[in-house]
Amino acid sequence: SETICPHIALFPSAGMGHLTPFLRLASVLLSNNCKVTLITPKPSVSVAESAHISSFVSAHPEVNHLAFQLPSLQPPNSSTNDPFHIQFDTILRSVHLLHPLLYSLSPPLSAIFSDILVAAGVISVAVDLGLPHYTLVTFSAKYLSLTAYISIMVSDPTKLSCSAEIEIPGLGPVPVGSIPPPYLNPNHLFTSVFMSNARALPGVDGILINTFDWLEPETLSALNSGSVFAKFPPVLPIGPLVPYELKRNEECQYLQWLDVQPKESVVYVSFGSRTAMSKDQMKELRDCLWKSKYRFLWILKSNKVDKDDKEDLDTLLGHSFFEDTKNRGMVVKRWVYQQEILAHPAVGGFVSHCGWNSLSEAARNGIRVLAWPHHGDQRVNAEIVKKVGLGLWESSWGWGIENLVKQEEIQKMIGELMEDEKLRITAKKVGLL
Ligand code: BUP
Repeated sequence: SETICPHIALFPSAGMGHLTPFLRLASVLLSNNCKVTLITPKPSVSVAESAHISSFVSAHPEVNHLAFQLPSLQPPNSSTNDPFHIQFDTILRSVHLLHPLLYSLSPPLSAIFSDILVAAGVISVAVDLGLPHYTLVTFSAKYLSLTAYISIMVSDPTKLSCSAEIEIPGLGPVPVGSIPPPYLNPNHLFTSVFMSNARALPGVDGILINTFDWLEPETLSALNSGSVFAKFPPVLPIGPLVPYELKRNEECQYLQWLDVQPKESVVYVSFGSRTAMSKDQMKELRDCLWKSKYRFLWILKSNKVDKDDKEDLDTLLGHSFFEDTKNRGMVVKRWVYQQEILAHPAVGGFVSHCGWNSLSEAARNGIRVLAWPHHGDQRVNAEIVKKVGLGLWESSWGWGIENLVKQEEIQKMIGELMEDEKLRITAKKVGLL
């Protein structure tokens, strides 16, 4: 008998943190006999996004790739100049243009899997086409609950800052300090995108989320038992999404360097694709690594958008730092194969901004984390890391973009990260799940 291959359209929003889980999901669907149409907004904000889309499509020629040309829209207000926030909003406001692209597909679609940040717009497209619509949440279940709760239950978010905590039924309290500051301003573009999509969630058929039971057992069961919201679509944890194989057509010095380092001796430091540290903070971290005894691999960014990241390493950190640490450290200022780094036996600990993909990769590999959240969902994620024993978090550091953390404090926490045997064992166990 003839096998039926479902045809799924995947539609990510902006940024590597959104694209990566979609490409991983595409790879899972392809290896399970699905036909995949991948719709990617064009132009993308970062070079990393366009490069990953091209290499994925050329490694998987069976994928039907549609570039979704974005119209140039005026941002509705000037609450932010973050190019990723502006892109989230532009994509959401352009979704209605998808209709003709999807209507004409052959074979016809079986379902649409949209990014949570476009869900509100895709709902009516899916209804018009008579298609099931699942949304993929690229962040944690805890952050999903918090966002959905604020979007529905909090009439005046500006008043949130008057209390210390926000009590979410079924989930307990979330410190107000962990809520991203833009959420306290309903006119912020970041907030309007997240809130309008969260409010639309009852209109989707299901929520796929890149998390897993061990990491967020209470939150997942609270969401699915109706104790957070009486009417909420089923939440299906599909994480941690497995990285697909990336073709390396170049020598990577930092991987060769890792190959000759002792087991679990290296501290890996990265703040993800959208976080650039202040120059002062960079210097404190440099001095910490300089004085500490640990080996390190530091991925440095001095600009939020990769194509604008032009300053060279000597100018940023000074030549003598490199002279003094050349036998035990490496600093890289380019895109790296993080999935290979975190899977490398030489890596012991991860100093991370707590982007959800980075954390799910650390969890998969049983790598302990020193959480240093900078913005968005990252403080909520840091709480999860600490709670489940995957890592450490010093909450008094606040938001990394606002506070200067001194080298002595960083050094103390890195020492704990690398020496705490109990933490090492708990993190290892997660990797074996
Ligand atoms: Br930088 C960098 N190589 O050099 P997150 C990142 N990544 O493979 P986000 C690399 O990009 P925010 C690099 O492994 C992860 O899969 C990394 O996603 C990969 O953070 C992804 O961790 C980054 O969710 O920042 O999106 O960069 O939390 O601000 O959205």
